[in-house]
Amino acid sequence: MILNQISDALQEGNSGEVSRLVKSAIESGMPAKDILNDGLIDGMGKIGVKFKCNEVYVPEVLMAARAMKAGLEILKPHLAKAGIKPRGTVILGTVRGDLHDIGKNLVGMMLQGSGFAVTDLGNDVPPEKFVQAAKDSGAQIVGLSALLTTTMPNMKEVVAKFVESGIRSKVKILVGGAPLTAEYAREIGADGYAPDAAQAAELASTFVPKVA
Ligand code: B1M
Repeated sequence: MILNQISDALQEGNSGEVSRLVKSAIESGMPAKDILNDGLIDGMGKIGVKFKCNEVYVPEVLMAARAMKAGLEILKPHLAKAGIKPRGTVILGTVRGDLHDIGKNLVGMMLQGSGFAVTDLGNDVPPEKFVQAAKDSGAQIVGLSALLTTTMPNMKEVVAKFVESGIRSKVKILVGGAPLTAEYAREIGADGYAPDAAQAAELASTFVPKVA
């Protein structure tokens, strides 16, 4: 069936084939929501599981993400026409003082693959910028990345800024990065910790219900 073919082509990172199959599914009258959920998101979810089990590595995930993007480009106008909104919005960034962004970018791709709209603030992001972006967008989730033991404490500052601004209860704060632990996440008052990109997307999905 074409949705399985889309999922398989995405897992193979075959952007051309994903584009062709998505076009063909649309032409056959298949609902855009089904193509999104049971084709593209299904494929990205499966890549996430393989990544978690070390069956595939960063390059394969990047290729899959590129294929996802190619499929979404074609699907987007049809999703908009059908009134389908993203599952939720995530504000994502690497905290102040930290320039590492490869892992954070992967997290962003997996989140998009799970149906989230992602506003990526980049790296070296000051705490107030996270708060402002969350206020402006009404985001449900804020994702923080840190790769240095010296920048980990800056995550705590972000949490404090959200408390200070009065919107802490409106967002779930998700943290990750190689030196972090679940215990540290709890200590700084974050809502969740994920050790890798796939688990970040899984956790975010538990925070916000499925694509309507
Ligand atoms: Co830097 N660096 N680096 N570095 N660098 C590390 C992190 C380091 C471990 C290397 C080492 O010493 N062995 C070390 C940190 C030591 C420590 O504090 N524990 C280190 C250091 C010391 C430094 C500098 C201080 C070096 C110097 O200048 N003396 C300097 C700091 C600059 C700064 O940030 N202010 C520096 C600079 C750099 C480069 C700029 C050269 C470059 C970054 C380029 C870039 O990102 N655009 C770089 C790189 C590439 C690395 C290593 C080699 C690779 C990091 C990486 O991209 N991994 C790294 C050593 C290593 O990890 N082997 C190292 C691949 C990526 C897919 O994994 O980022 O862990 P990762 O992301 C994972 C998970 O952590 C998780 O999911 C991702 C995917 O599964 N995750 C999240 C990440 N964010 C998440 C957020 C979530 C959830 C999960 O929720 C929101």
